[in-house]
Amino acid sequence: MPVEHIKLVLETTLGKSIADATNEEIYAALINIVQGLAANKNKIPHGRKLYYISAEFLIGKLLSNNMINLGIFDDVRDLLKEYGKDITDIEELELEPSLGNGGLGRLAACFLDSLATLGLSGDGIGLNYHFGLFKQTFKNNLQTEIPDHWLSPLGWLTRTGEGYDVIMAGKKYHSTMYDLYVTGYKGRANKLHLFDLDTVDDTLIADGIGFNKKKISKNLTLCLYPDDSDDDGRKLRIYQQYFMVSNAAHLIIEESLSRGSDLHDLFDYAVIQINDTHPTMVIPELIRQLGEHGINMTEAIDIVSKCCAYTNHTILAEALEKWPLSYLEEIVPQLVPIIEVLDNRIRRKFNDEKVAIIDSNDTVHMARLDIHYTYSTNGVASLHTEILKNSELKDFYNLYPEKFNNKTNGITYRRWLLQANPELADYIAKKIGPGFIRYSEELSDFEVYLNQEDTLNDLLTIKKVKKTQLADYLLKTRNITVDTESIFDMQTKRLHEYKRQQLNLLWVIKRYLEIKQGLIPKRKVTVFFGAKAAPAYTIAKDIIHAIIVISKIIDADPVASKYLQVVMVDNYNVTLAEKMIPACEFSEQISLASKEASGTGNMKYMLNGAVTIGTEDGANVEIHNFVGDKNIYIFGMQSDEVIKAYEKGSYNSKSYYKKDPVLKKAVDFLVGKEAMSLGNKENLKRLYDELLNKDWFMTFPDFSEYCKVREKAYEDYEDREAFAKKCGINIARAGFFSSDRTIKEYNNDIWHLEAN
Ligand code: 26Q
Repeated sequence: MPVEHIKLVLETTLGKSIADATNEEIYAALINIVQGLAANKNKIPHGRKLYYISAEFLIGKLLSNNMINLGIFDDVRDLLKEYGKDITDIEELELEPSLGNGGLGRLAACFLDSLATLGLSGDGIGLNYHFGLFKQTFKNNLQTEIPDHWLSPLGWLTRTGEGYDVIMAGKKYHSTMYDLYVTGYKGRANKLHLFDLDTVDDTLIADGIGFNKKKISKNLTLCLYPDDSDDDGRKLRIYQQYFMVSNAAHLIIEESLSRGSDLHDLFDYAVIQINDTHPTMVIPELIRQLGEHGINMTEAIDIVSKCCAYTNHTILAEALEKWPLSYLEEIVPQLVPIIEVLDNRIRRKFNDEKVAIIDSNDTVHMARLDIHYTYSTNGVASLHTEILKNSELKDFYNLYPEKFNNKTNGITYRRWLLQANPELADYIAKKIGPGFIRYSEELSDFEVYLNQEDTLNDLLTIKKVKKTQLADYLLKTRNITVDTESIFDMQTKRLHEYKRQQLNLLWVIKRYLEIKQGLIPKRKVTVFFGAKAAPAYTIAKDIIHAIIVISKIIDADPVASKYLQVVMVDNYNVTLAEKMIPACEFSEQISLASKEASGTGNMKYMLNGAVTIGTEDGANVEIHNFVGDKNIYIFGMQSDEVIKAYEKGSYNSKSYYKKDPVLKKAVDFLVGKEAMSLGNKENLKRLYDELLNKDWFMTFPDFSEYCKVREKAYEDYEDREAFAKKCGINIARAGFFSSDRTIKEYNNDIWHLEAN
């Protein structure tokens, strides 16, 4: 769209000149314009359409992203500037949608972007959480959760007239569907459908993030992953999941019928991707609804199994969902006879308790239901898929080797390079042209430029610009001062013991103690953490507490603070990630090998020229293969060793503690005088005990090698040109990790959609 036209449309929408409009008015007008442009690109699919059902869509702010994808961002920015308006001020008016919690939700968002970019017809289906995930603040050095009321009348969601009746526990609920457009880069537009109930009452959340869990008509879509430490919480999750998938099934059937399906051929019209086990009930529900359309059970099972595919995102046993049959009998009795039929067939066919859907305790195993009754089960990184096949889901792989496949995750370049790091994106485009934005494999053309000193200096300059921008932002929004001459080392991801933020912290303590002993490092390091802990995850919150306490101890020390700083940012989310990741120099990806299914933050950091310090876990393994030993810092146990150690049950953390005096000192510091006088005894002691007596995720065995490798990384950093080259190689070899590549693979192997 030519810029004069944008101006005309903007002023017509505003009803006044840009100069006279408030930022709010401009924001509203821009939403309007984007929606108009997107509507024109929302074409009826040719052939099959994908429905990506997910409990989370961590989409981030939409204004800039949509304008970039529609090709109007630069013009709008420049136009507004002419009238004294700053696009970043307008961006700040937008609240980040609180519809997700971590990797799985962000992956869903990247996938929607890539689908639309590739011209593939694929809509997302989820829930319209009013508060979504909590907002994190720190009080008394502890995480506190406050409600995140992100929904505002001025936003992207459109209330549609559509909705369906959903029966739960014998009661009829009528849903309302909200839609928003998903734009692709120079591509088509798809939709994200979010279901809600009109009766949901925001005032139920009054004090903190707790609420009455029994009043389903008032609380159904208040929160993402409501606290499940009691039965009511667990049941609420079943209500949410069923509500999501029942609406999905209605929508899929309705749309397919309207496009000419007679439902016997549903698989020619619809393919359903089940994002982890949360939407699993779509299988029996779709069977049930097909029954209502006159299709018999045997055929319905066959149709549904040909429509559905399942993605596994985790190998942690505790995250594999299991529901007591009695809960399902209470809430979704209409599904129980169907699930029993599904189970009986498996029992008859295989006569093996280990693969039964309903086990002998009357517990329903959702992942098993998925694997038996979908045509594809995929893992999200090569190592992850191998572990699924060879250990975690071995019994199932033996039954259905042909169903198992790998789809290594990816990230969208539009948000994680163009939007987050326009300086770097423009620079690359000047060298190799803009093709890489759409054809990520072209990024490799950048590598030849790394032999020129100028390029290396330019990369360092860009990094410094991004570090300075982050420093300014942290000062402005959080009153945190950081030194941009220091090394920026970051670990940002959900807080979980397996991700091992505690290992990073033990290194910090080690360095602090060294400085106190007079071992002065060459350069200051700023260690950034960004992480929310699940509200009921005690040890995770203890780790946050310890990080904050250590950070304050260092800040208060006049000598140590010259060489070391720990910044625990509050409320890490997509918006903050976009500001932090481009400023990072070392990316910490230090999960215990075998535990991180893939990781996607690792890819975002790589693409922005950070060098990884990591274990051979998840997609780190693939990153390592692409960049080679020289451009990554790898340490730690191998996944097969870890798996064996768990099998043997031989791991004993105390023996490492006793053997390694450096480790011992760092661990002891957690409960030493300094920490205890600033922090809470209870939290610190619990963390200390946990590490000493259990350390389930084996931080101790990896500690000394981790320290060695990390210190080597910092030493290598001092050769600035050599470091810049490592950054450049990471960028140039990130092409594989575009979600466009991932989506192409899903499409070729699983979905078979036709682009239009
Ligand atoms: C399960 C049972 C009960 C309550 C909650 C849950 C639950 C909730 C959220 C289980 C899993 C999740 C989220 C998982 C997740 O985000 N997994 C991440 O997915 C990414 C995308 O594939 C991977 O890159 C990460 O490695 C993986 O951790």
